[in-house]
Order: sequence, then structure tokens, then C-alpha cells
Amino acid sequence: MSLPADFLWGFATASFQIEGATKQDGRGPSIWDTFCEIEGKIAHGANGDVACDSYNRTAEDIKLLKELGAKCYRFSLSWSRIIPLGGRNDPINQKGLDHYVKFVDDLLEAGITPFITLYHWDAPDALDKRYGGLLNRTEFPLDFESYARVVFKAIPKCKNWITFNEPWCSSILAYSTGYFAPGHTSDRTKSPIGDSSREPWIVGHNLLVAHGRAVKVYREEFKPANGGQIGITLNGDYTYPWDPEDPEDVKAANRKIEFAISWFADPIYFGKYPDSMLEQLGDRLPTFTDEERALVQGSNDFYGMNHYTADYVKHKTGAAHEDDFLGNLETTSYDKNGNCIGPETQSFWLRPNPEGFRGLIVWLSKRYGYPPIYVTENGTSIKGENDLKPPEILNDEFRVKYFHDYAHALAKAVSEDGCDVKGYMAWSLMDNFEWAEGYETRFGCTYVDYEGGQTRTAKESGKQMKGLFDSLIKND
Ligand code: PNW
Repeated sequence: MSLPADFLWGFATASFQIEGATKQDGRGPSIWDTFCEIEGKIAHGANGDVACDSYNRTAEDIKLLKELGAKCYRFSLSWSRIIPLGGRNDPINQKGLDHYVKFVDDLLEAGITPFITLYHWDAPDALDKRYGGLLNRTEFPLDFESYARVVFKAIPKCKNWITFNEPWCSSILAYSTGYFAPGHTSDRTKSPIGDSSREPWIVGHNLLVAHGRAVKVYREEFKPANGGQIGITLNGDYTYPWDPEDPEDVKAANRKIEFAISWFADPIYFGKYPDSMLEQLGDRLPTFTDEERALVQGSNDFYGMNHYTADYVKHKTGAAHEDDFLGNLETTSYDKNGNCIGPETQSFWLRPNPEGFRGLIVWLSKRYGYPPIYVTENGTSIKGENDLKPPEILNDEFRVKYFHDYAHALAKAVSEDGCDVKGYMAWSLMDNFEWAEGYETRFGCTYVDYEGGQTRTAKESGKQMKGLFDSLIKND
């Protein structure tokens, strides 16, 4: 069992979760700055004002990456640092842009390959206010295209680009459940605005088109001279039927992956939405115009895979509720025979199930023709971790085991199942702002002391990552 000699591994983060410095050097507010101000949205009223202070500690972060032995680093850009008001006719903030240019230079100097995510959920707030942000089918893709062009032009040394992180979360969690910014939902106890039956499907469509536009720009204007590759990162759990003997549960288990992943991946690889979604959602799912389809179909140089957990799936009978986004089914932690999917963590949605990682890599490879895959996130929280302090919190055995088991599952998908996985980035380089859960839930391979000046101390999981991948990668 082994991974190819050129296999890349490293860590991942996102701008709003680590940077802080939300008002420094001309950055404009993002929808997450605004969302954090609404009472009751974030645990303990936390916000991103300081976070890990990474904007002011790039040298420290690069040193940490080197110490851990990382070959690559995935991070995201804050759009509103670069274009504070976000739009294609709005001014560029040179200081914000220069910050990232230098960061990439410094990473390369340290021998670390950068993977840049253009959008990890922190849309410029001005665009949300100006025209409804991600809901706007014409303006949003054009403004995203323009922002992408500014960045591609400024950072030709970066050869690995991800347009969007987890459009499923940007659509469902932000426009259906209202759990993420900007918090739209039909539930009027949570938000005065939103239509969970329609908005998430519109947003998903617009994100696909925006992705397609940025890819076209990259391929036509930059790739010929710079080389490089570009793709989108999708998230999804693996699934098992609650009752493997029940054909309806078997179908529902597959349908859940289609609603999470194929919603985006089918248009990208096949030019159309999955039949299961068309059947359930009808005309609530937007129709691709010919121009849109041409932008979207064939727009991935690689598949970016974020993956954390698996679920058992039980089908529902009768018509789906109009706000349903799972595919008319329910998910459970135990199957019919009482088998448990995996142990609890601090995150209600996450239970480790390493076999499911291999299962999903194989599922994706078969459906999409064995594309090159980069695992752009994988990791876990630990139940009660935040109650610990150093040195106990540094000894994160649960996370060490998670990474060990998941990396071995990945290696089997490559060496035994023939899947083309080229890289792996652990979530996350360090503890950080875990969205609605604030700083309560930690995902870091490095401990961040939020009370003690944001100091970083590697946990066991961070220290063992190099040994883990060295043991799996063939040396030529
Ligand atoms: C991903 N869910 O988010 C994100 O890309 C990261 O920014 C985040 O910190 C990480 O995973 C850990 O949560 C998700 O509810 C958040 O299914 C929630 C879900 C999935 C992914």
C-alpha cells in the first residue's frame, strides 16, 4: 500500500477563520463580519476581529508549516481585503492584494506549494447589500470573474487554484437553514428574510456559473503563459443504507450523495443536474441557458474533495417537504442492526468513519471518470477538547487516530482501487474560528491560545503528520 512519490500533503485554513485584522489596511466588511454582529448567531457572541491574527503573523505560520514538514498549504483570500466593495467597477485595495502576493512569495521561498481558494464564504458585504450577493444571477458571477482576474494577474506564481469552497454550505447553510451568513431562511423565528424552498437552489446555480466564468478567464488569459490548474472544492459525506436489505434505503443513500455533491459535480462533468434532484425540485431548480452550460461543463482541471464523515440513510415515504434539501430521507448514527457509524466529536454532524472516505473516493472516481482528486480538507473536532489546557490539549490522540485511519483509507483507494488522488490537506493547520460555533470547537493540528496572545503550539496530530505520510509515500 503506497502513495506516489510526488504526492502532496499539507494543511488547510480559510481567511475569515484565521486572519483577524478585519479593519486593517483598508479591508472592507464581509457578510461574516455583519453576521457576527447579530445577537445569537455565533456561540458566545464571538467574531473574527482577531481570530488567530494570521494577517500579522505570516512568518510565524510559514515557520510552523516548515516545522511540521508540510509540502503544501491551502488558504483562502479575503475578497473584501482586495476589493473592499467587491464589484467590478469598485477600487482595488493595493495593500490587501500585496499582502497575498508577498505571502505566496514567502511560501515558495520556504519550499511550500500554495493552493489558493478564491472564495471561502466571506463575500464582500457591500455586494450583499447592493444586489443580494450570491442570489444575483447576472451581477454576482460577473463580479466574481473580475475579482478572480485581479488575483490571477497579481499572483502568477501560484499554480493551484480553487474557485469556491463547498458551495453546498454557501447555499444550504446560508440560504436554507440560516445557520451561516447571511442567514436567510423561511423560519421567521430566525430571520426576517429568506425562502428555503427556492433561494438555496438559485444560489447553487449562480455559484456554478461564477465558477465557470473564473475558470474560463484562467484558461484563456493566464494558463497558456503560467501553466497551473483550477477546480472547485465540494463537500459531502459518504452514506450507507439504514437497512441494506431495503432497496428504497439503498436508493436514498445514493440520492443523498447526489443532493450534496452531484448537484454541483454533474453540471461540471456532464452539463446537467442529477435526475433525482430534477424530479424532486422541478422548476425550483434553475435551468441552464446554453451560455451557462458552456461555461460550467468541463470546468474542472481537478476535483477538490472536502470530507469528514458518513451517515446511515433511511428513506422517507410520501412527497418531499418543500424545504427538504437532503433528498427526502433522514440520516441516523445507528443502522437497523444497531451498528454505530462512529464515535461522537464536538461537531454534531461529524463522526469518524474512515471506510467511508475510501468509499466516497471510489464513488466519485467511478461516477466522474477517475479525475485527479485533491483532498482539500479532512479532519475532526474532539468532544470536550476546549475544556482542556496545555499540556493535556496537545496530546490529541483521538485526532492522531483519525488522521492515521483516514490516510490509510486514502492510500487503499489509490493503491487498491486505482483512484487518482494527488494530494491531501488536513483541516486545519491550527485551531480557528469555527463559524457559528465560534472558538468553542477546535479543529487544529496546532493549539492556539486565544487568551494568551494567539500563541501556537503544535499538537501531537500536527507533529505526527509527516511520519504518517512518509510511511505511505513511495520514495523513488
Ligand atoms: C468545512 N456540515 O465546513 C469548512 O470548509 C471549514 O471552513 C470548516 O471549518 C470545516 O469544514 C469544519 O467544520 C463544514 O454541517 C461545516 O455538514 C459544516 C458542515 C460541513 C462542512
